[in-house]
Amino acid sequence: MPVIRMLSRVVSQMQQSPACGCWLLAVPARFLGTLPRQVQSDASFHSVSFSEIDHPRILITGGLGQLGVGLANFLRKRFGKQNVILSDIRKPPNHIFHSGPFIYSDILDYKHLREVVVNNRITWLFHYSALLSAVGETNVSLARAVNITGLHNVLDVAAEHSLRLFVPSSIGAFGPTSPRNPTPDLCIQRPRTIYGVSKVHAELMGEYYCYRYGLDFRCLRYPGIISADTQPGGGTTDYAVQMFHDAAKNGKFECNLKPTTRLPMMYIDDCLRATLEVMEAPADSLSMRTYNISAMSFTPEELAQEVLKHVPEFQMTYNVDSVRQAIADSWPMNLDDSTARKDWGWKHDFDLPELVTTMMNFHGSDTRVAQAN
Ligand code: AKB
Repeated sequence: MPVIRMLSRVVSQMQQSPACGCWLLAVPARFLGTLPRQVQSDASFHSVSFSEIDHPRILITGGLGQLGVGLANFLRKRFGKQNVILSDIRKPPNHIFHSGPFIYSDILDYKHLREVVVNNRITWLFHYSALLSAVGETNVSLARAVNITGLHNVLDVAAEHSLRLFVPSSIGAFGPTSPRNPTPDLCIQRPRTIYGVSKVHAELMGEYYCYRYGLDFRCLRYPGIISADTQPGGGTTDYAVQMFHDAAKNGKFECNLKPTTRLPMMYIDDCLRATLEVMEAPADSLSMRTYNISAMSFTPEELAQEVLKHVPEFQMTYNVDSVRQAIADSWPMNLDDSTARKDWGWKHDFDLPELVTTMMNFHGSDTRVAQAN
C-alpha cells in the first residue's frame, strides 16, 4: 500500500480511537518513522515470547527511594530473586546490597542506561527516580533534570528495546483548577509544582510514545504512600509517615499541615499490588494508559484520632509550612478510581483503621526493641 494512503488510514483510525485508549492497536509504529534517537526499535525481530511475560527481567530505577526496595522484594517473590535488579546512583546499605541484585545506574546517562538494559536483557522497567513535590520546589533545575530529562532517556531506551514500562504519576499531577472531590481520571491538570508539571509531562509523553511507537507504557496516579520500614523524602504527604514514627517514639508530633487538610493516601502493600496488577493486565483490558488509584482519604486531625486509640498519651501540635500547605491545598481530596476498578479489577485492602493498626504494630515493636537494648 502506498505510504501516503497508509498514513491517511492511520490518521483516520487515530481520530476514531478513544482519547487515551489503545492507539497501539491502530498504529503500526514502523510506518511512522524512526525513534527520536534514530535507533530503530528492535520490535521487528524481537517478538515477545510467553516466557518473557511470565518471567520478565526487571530493572527498577531510583531503587533506594521510598518504594523501590519494597517493590523489589515483592517482585522477587513472584519472578525470582535474580530477575529483579534494583538500581540507584547512591550506595546501598548492606542489607539491601545482600538481598538481591543491585547495580549503579544513572538515568541521566542515556548510553549507560542502554548498556544496563542490553547487558541484563531487561524486559520490564519500573521508573522510580524522581524528586518529590516539596523538595522539587527547593531545587527546580535538579528536579527538571531528573524528572523530565531522565524520563526522556527512559522512554527512548524503553521504546528502542520494546520494554514494558511503568512510570508512577501522582495526585501531584493535578492543580487548583482540577475538580478536587472527587478528581476524575480525565480533567483539567494545571499543577503549580515542578514535580506536578513533570508528572503531567510523563503521563502525556508515555501515552504519546504508546500510540506513536507502540511503547507498552503503563502509569498509575499514586496517592500519598504510607510505608513502615522505608522513609519517603521531600513529599507533601510525608507528614503522615512521620506521625506514626514520632507517635511511637516520643508520643508527640509537630504537623506541618493544617488539621483539616484532606489528602488521598494508601498503604504501601496496596500500592505495590496495584502496580503489579496493572503491569500484568492484558493490554486489551486497558481503556487508558494512566489511571487514578485510591484507597482512603484523611486529614491530620482524623489520623491523630486514630493514632490516639493506640497511643493514648499522643499529642499533636501544628507548625504550618506555607509551601507544603499551598501544595496540599491545590491537590485532590479524593481520587475517583472507578475506571481502574472496572478495567483491571483494582480493589484496595487497607482502610484507615487497618492502616493505623499495621503501622503502630510495626513501630510499637521497633520501640520495644529499642527500649530493651
Ligand atoms: C509527595 O507528597 O510529593 C508524594 C506524592 C503524593 O506524589 N508523596
